[in-house]
Amino acid sequence: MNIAYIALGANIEPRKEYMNNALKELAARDSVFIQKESSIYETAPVGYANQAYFLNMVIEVNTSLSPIELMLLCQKIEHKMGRDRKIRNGPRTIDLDILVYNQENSKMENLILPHPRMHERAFVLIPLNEVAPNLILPTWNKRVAYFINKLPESDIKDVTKWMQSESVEE
Ligand code: PH2
Ligand code: MG
Ligand code: MG
Repeated sequence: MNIAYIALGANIEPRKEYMNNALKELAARDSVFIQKESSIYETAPVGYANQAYFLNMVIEVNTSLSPIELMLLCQKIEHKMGRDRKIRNGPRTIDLDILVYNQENSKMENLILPHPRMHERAFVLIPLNEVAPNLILPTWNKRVAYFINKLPESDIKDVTKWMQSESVEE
């Protein structure tokens, strides 16, 4: 079995429902077993600022799928959930990104592993550290905490645990 880490992100309502549905879609496959789920975090948008706050989380899965097969499955789920790619880094119902797959380093045309921007994103590193504090990130050969410690304080403040009871979800 292979171990992969997948980041989930959603910033179009109902955000929580899109996250839940994506988890259900993954869990429904015989080829994917969700082993761990981080808390859900609410995070300020990074990159393209003029959009709603995201919900983000990270899961650990065991999978018999190859990296490309896992990516195609993620894309299929995104598509099923109405993902629209008009604006790069823009609003999305669900985004499923493979962060790490075993200790693979690969630079295929449409899949780079580990995810090339994961080490500078608080909305990825903080939930990842919750499920895999001892994971050594391939390519950089450093633990997740090493990158968290390098983040500016303002990035860390933009990632807060999401309390469902405080939010009104449609
Ligand atoms: N995803 C992006 C770009 N910016 N910002 C936050 N807070 N969360 C995301 O998941 C996110 C983002 C591109 O995929
Ligand atoms: Mg993404
Ligand atoms: Mg993506």
